[in-house]
Order: sequence, then C-alpha cells, then structure tokens
Amino acid sequence: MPKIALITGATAGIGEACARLFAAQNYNLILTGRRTERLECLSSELRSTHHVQIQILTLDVRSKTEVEAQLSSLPEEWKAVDVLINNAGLSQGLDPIHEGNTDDWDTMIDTNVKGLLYVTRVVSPWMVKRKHGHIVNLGSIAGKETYANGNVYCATKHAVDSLNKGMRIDLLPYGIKVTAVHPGAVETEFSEVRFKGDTGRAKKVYEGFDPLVAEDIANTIWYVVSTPPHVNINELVVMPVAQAGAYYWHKEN
Ligand code: NDP
Ligand code: 8X3
Repeated sequence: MPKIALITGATAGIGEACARLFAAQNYNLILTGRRTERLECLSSELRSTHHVQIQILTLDVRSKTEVEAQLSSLPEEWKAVDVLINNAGLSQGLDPIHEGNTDDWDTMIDTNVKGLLYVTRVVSPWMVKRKHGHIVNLGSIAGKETYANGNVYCATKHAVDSLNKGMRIDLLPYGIKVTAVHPGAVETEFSEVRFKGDTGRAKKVYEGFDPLVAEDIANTIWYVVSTPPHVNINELVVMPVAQAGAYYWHKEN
C-alpha cells in the first residue's frame, strides 16, 4: 500500500517541491491551498508522471470550519495519513512594531499559528488512533532568532518552534514522530508575498549569494521522513552556505 502525505500550502514553493518529491517516492498525496487552479494543474501533472493518487482540497487554513469540513470529508481510507507537512505560511510586511499593519499581524498569526493548529487538531487524532505518523512543521530561522522589523513573523515562527516541542511531548506515547525544519533564506514566492507583489524588492533579498531553493528543503524533509522507525529528528536548522544566521550574510556585491 502506498503511503499518504498531506501537504498544506502545496500551490507554490516548498510545499509544491514536497509534492513533487513525495510523488516521485510513490506517496499518494492530499494537497491543500487556496489556489484551486494550481492544485489542479500540479495534481494532473503528478498523476500522469508518477501514477499516484491525489486528493486536492481548496482551503484557507485560517478558517477553522473550512479546515474541519474539508479534511473530515476525505474518504475514510485517506485519513490514514502517514506524513503531515504543516507548510502553509507567510510573512506580510517588514515594519517596525510602532508602524506595523495590524491586518498583516492578524494574517500571519491566523495562518502560521492558528492554521497550523487547526490542521494538526484534525489530523493528529487519526495518527493517534493508528499509533503511527510523522508531523513535519515548517519553522524558520525567524523562529530561532528575532531580527529587526521581523517582530510578528518571528513571533509566529517562535510559536511554531514551541508547538513543535509540545507536539513531540504529547504525541510521545503514541509513537508519532514530530520534526521542525527551520530554513534560512529560500527563494520562493515568500518575499513577493511579504512585499505584497513588489517583485523588484523581493528579488533584492536573494541578490549577491546563492539562496536555498524549495527543492533543498523538500530534500531535507524527505531525509527526516526516511529515518529508521526508531529515529526521530526533533529539529533541523538549514541555511544557505552564505547565511550563518538571521544577521550574518555573505553577499558578493
Ligand atoms: P510560498 O509563498 O512560495 O508558498 C506558501 C504556501 O503557503 C502557498 O502554497 C500558499 O498557498 C500557502 N498558504 C499561505 N497562506 C495560506 C492560507 N491562508 N491557507 C492555505 N494555504 C496558505 O512560500 P514558501 O514555500 O517559502 O513557504 C512555505 C513555508 O516555509 C512557510 O511556512 C514559510 O514561513 C516557511 N519558510 C520559508 C522560508 C523562505 O525563505 N522562503 C524560510 C523559512 C521558512 P495559497 O496562496 O494557494 O493558499
Ligand atoms: C523566512 C526566512 O529570514 O525571511 O522565514 O525570516 S526569513
């Protein structure tokens, strides 16, 4: 029986790269995101190239009712999720605290923290029942360090770091693996979203050095998921060679 991976935020970046990699490894997939057309395109491509089965769920992780209704509507056999990748997330704005946009704050907290919790609350009982599963949470270097103007985004990723530790403890009796992957700079749509479509400003973030690409993090996730049954990687911080921490970048320009 092929295994099942549920990936949130599979319409772009790291989530999409995970979908491609896990399909290539013969996993059946549950792919979620808000952009249905992208989910449809990706799933039809992966079905034809890898002959895997795919369920797509258009959902906004900020909506508790949508998350509960959509996930609960899955056929029973699809609830045997082996791997949950809590990837959906974003940053909005990069402003000092006294100038921050409170709508952006709501979006980040509702997506990165509450959305991750809503999905986990539905899927983890399926894993507990089977005493089997692996939850991979996308943290960030922003969850390990706090940088200027990153205030609320950093706070959400610190929350993910803490929730990852909490999940690890609570799910311990059930043999469920829990891992946080904390990337540094990965060139995806992340900065375009942070800067609200300002592609010039987004591009500048990655100028003068080799950033990570989404596939690097998908490979890391595959590595943590493929450890032997008795091994759990609690967390990994993964950086471009040219970035040592939130404040230490080596840029050639
Ligand atoms: P992208 O912007 O490329 O992809 C983000 C994904 O999240 C999209 O598929 C998007 O789907 C989904 N998403 C965002 N908001 C929602 C929502 N409300 N409901 C459902 N899905 C949502 O960014 P990345 O791939 O870079 O980011 C993935 C994760 O990695 C995030 O948690 C991010 O914080 C983290 N990360 C990224 C780093 C980077 O440098 N890029 C570094 C460290 C961590 P859609 O818009 O279709 O809903
Ligand atoms: C994304 C990486 O450094 O912009 O989490 O916070 S960073």
